[in-house]
Amino acid sequence: MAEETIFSKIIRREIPADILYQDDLVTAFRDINARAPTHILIIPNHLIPTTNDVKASDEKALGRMVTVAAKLAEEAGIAEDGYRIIMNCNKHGGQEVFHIHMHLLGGCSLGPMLS
Ligand code: DGP
Repeated sequence: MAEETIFSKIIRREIPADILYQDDLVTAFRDINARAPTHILIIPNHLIPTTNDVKASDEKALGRMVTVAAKLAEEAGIAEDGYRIIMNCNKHGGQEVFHIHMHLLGGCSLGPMLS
């Protein structure tokens, strides 16, 4: 059984976070350590530690994460200029919180992906 992270507490609203969206499948909130003018995390409400652990039964939640990212990008006014979506996995991917999350970054030019 995977261990809960701080993100489960955010989902349950047990600790404060700037939650922008929540439904039965996903929650979206501002990253505490913003690395772009818009930096939002979109996460499934159920715990999946890494993208290695994603199952076919998770596809609905993962699809919802993308549609919510697009909706929040539109609301943030960054859809037309564009943005970046990132999911980090394990050590080499730089993952720090082991509850999968999509970073939605935008509001400035982010440059080439691996610069
Ligand atoms: P990653 O390196 O992909 O695991 O990114 C984890 C992100 O989670 C990192 O950008 C900072 C953010 N984060 C960690 N703890 C908290 C928290 O308690 N609240 C919020 N809003 N963001 C957090």
